[in-house]
Amino acid sequence: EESTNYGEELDYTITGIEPGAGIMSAAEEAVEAYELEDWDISASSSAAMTQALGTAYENEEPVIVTGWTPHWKFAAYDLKYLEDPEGIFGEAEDIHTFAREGLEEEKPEAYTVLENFHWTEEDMGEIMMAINEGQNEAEAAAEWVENNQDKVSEWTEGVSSVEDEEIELIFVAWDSEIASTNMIGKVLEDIGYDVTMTPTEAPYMFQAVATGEADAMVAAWLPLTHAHLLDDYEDDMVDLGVNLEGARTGLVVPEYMDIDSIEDLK
Ligand code: PBE
Repeated sequence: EESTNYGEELDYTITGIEPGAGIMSAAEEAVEAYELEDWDISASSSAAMTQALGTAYENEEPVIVTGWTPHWKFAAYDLKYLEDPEGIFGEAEDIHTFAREGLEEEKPEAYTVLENFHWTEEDMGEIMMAINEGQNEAEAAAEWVENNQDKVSEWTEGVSSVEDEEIELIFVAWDSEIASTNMIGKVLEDIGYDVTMTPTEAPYMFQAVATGEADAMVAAWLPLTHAHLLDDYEDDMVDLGVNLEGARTGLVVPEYMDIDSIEDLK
């Protein structure tokens, strides 16, 4: 079965996100592995990527983006992952929480909450959708916390409130991590912390936790997406385990495109 190649129509460009993202390295690897020498991955930002996707979708034009799940774009549009027979983008990923060395001793309440934190793609999706529909990030997170006290209370069970304590969470402004960081930030605020949430790029997020500049992050995609960063920093930080299972990355296109596999781009 023949499929359309789309190269000329797309000017041989795959719409990427921030240069430091793991999915950008994976996309570069895919270009090599599938011998797509004509193709380039354009670096931009997650916001620019979703903008380009939305505009193309409204006009029913072709577009190829570096995409991931959980993400609101799959609820907003009919999309599909291109098959990846070489497995360059890996299988299912888990999102892990990491803390700096010493956090357990110095801020045991926060450490316990972060260690207990575990939710689902559907949970995260509720906050992402609300933000995509225009709600302020902090408000969307606060509303989810308010409506999901059963889950939140499992993370905070037995944890006492604190006073005059600060905590700094570091993250990257990917839609998924905007949702998770704001949500857990609100939970920590509710037990008394003065919470700072600092956006940065992926390599600095790992570095900040490893050097102790930041206290924690809930945004490490493993085993594949952030493997290179884990290699550099894992000896200097504490893995608090998985906070979300079944994440995924790949090349994503609208359903209406006549293409099914990355191989078809050759
Ligand atoms: N992402 C979202 C990140 C991890 C979370 C897939 C854009 C990345 O590629 O590094």
